[in-house]
Amino acid sequence: PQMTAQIGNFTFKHLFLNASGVYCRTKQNLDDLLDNQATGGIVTKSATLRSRKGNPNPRYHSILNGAGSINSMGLPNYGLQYYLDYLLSKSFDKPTILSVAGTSFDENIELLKQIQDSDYQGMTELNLSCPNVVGKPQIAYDFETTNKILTEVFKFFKKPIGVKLPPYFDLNHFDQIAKILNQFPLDHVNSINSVGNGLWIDIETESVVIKPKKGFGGIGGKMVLPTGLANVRALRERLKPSIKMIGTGGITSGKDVFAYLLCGADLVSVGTQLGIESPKIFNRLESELAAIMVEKGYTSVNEFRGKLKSLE
Ligand code: RRO
Repeated sequence: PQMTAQIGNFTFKHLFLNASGVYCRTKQNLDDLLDNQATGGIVTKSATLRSRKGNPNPRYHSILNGAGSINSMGLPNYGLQYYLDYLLSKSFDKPTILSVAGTSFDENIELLKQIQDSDYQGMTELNLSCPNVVGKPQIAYDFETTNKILTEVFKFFKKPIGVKLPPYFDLNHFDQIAKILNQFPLDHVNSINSVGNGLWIDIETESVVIKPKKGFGGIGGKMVLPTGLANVRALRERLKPSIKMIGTGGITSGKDVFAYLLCGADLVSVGTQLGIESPKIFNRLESELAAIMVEKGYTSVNEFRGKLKSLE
């Protein structure tokens, strides 16, 4: 069956991306993702202007035998130039998404100015939802600041760009963020980032499991699937059609991918489970999705994308 997607001028021959942060901090990671047949495209680790070591270890922990993860990485990355160098070093046969996450208003603007002034012609994603930089709130929970940043960005940024959002939990918040995003020529919205500031506890040691922020960190993995589905569904119902959606959060099977597509996702990205299985996971997810489609008699994802049914 046909399992492809289109975002602006970019054609994705496969539906699967890595979630930013997972398997994408080094050039070698990114090459390994690209070497895999069912990879639809690659997303780089969110970059800051300068390289960062991130938070102290331990800063990542698997929860309940892989059913979830908690992280407080703290934006470890090699700096914008490293990722730009990589993306400009060769030609890619799959679309690329350059993720950036400034730790201040001005840094976000400067990151995007440098991308605008570079020769990079791929997609960009502004991460408005990092939960783990000490003392910095998740920007997209502050609607006024989000509106201000995007207003400033689109004064000069003319390349394809989308945003990565945190999960929302109130229908009024979906209305508010969608109203803001719809004012701008964004090419995509990627939902969700990790569920911020969760806590996991080791009963034997009576202690938290990660060091930064007294153990508080972003939750990912299977346990956030319902939240991810809800965010994609709620935003798809509210965003203008020209804004495509990348569904992220809790995918471990072809069924989960099918569910995101029903909610209206154009593409999906995989974080926690990619960390567990390596890029080969995309081949498994693609064959599981294909089997579901064949079983149901679908020949293209376009036949059911966004067509989630309500009861009555
Ligand atoms: O690096 C991180 O701690 C991190 C980031 Br920037 C993010 O956007 N989401 C996340 O779960 N961790």
